[in-house]
Amino acid sequence: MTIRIFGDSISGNCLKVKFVCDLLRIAYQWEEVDILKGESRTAAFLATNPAGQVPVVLLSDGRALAQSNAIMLYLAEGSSLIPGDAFARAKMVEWLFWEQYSHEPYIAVARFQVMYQQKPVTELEPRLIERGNAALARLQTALRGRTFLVGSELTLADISLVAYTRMAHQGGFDLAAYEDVQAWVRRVESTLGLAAIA
Ligand SMILES: N[C@@H](CCC(=O)N[C@@H](CS)C(=O)NCC(=O)O)C(=O)O
Repeated sequence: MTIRIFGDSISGNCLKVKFVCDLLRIAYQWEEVDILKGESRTAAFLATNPAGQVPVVLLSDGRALAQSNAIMLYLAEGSSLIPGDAFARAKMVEWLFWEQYSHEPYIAVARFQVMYQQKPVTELEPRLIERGNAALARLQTALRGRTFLVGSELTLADISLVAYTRMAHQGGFDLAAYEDVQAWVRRVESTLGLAAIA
């Protein structure tokens, strides 16, 4: 039996997991959970993930694992997406924590409010825009002269961070102001076989 990924296709956090499976050719069954309809809060769903969030994966032995970056770490174990060198691996994990605390809460939330709650960009909380741009600026500095975030190959750090960075314009952020980030997004998308989001 293959793993089941419970995810909403509109969510970058869920797509991260899909990208890893597709790249590593891990067989999975995608179970669409419409968060806008409250499907992540039903009793049945809460039995799988009491946190009421997607993504969550159900392994063939019945164990469930939530949190996008934890799921990616589990699925990519032993692959080139996780550096063998201890320091490089820790650097990758450093980016994963940063993504969840300093990038996703601003970029993804701004996008959600604009795309799915129809909030005009001009009415977004200024803090979302300021912190989102600060995150993009940090990425820009980190990526100057580099191909990927850690070492010279694609790692989970790139997959985690590209998930919402490639959607940032949908939340009112202008990636043209961050040239190296824009080029990196295209590079990671191409490595993952993804088309750019209009
Ligand atoms: N830190 C979690 C965040 C998960 C999360 O916020 N999921 C959202 C979709 S992106 C969700 O399930 N929202 C529905 C809800 O909270 O009811 C992760 O990386 O997986």
